[in-house]
Amino acid sequence: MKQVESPVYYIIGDVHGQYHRLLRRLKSVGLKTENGKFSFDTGRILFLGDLLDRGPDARKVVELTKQLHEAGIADVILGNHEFNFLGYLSRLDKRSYLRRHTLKNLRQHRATLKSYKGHKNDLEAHLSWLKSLPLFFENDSFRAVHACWDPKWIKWLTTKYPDGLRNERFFSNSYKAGKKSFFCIERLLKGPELNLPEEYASVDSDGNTRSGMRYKWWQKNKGKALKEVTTKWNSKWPNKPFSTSFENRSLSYSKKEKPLFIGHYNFSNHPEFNNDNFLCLDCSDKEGNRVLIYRHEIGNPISMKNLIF
Ligand SMILES: [Mn+2]
Repeated sequence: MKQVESPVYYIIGDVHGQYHRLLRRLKSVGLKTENGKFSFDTGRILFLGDLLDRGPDARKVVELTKQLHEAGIADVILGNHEFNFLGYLSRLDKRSYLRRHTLKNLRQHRATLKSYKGHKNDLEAHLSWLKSLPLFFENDSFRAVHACWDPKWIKWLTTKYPDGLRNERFFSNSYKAGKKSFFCIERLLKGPELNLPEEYASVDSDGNTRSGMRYKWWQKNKGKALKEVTTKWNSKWPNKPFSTSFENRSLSYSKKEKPLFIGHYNFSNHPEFNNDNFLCLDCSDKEGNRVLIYRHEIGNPISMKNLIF
């Protein structure tokens, strides 16, 4: 069934378990509840993924989002945290899961698992709903993906696995390093990384040394210093043009393309704009993700003044 296109979309970045912030913002843009039923008549809502982990109320966030989706009010695309969570709870065989139960992985999902304690039925219903969600969004006038719009992988996915994770082969292969499905998910939901030499490596919040760094793949990076290119930076890096050999393939997002909305990059306090056709909505303050909403009118360029705080 072809969906009726709305002239206005309310676009929401990473929520990460911040139920109260989410509900407050949705009410501020006109979401109404009556006898347990939702209504929203000022446009459509689009979630960019990463509903769960970190914050305290993952189960409630997923339940609310699922209800809005099922009521035909919201579109939802998958983030890397949903993908990881699905793998963490899907069996590979009798003894193991698609995503390994290491301490690092347990830590990532601890808050979410806690929010589902005593809610086994919700957990089952939510997992099968999450698995049914698309990996990107595109209509005649704009695009959205959780981390990176890479035309090569979007095309591969559309041609080969239009059903996304609902295809069992694609689903199980996407947790196996080396498979095409794995690379596709890595690119779209986690984004490309710069491969830094050892002396530039940083220690991340889990205490792991990382030589792969997330970077601003959407902009032209040639000639820039490393700290202008990565999304988190390290003060010991030299202030000179970085070596383009760190990038395995240059991507960038041309000014001529349709507006693109992404989440994932967890900027501090403010969203990130580029030209007038790119917006990364994911940003957080001391309390966690800010859950900002962008009001997008079809056909218009992206502008700061349409952000709803
Ligand atoms: Mn993410």
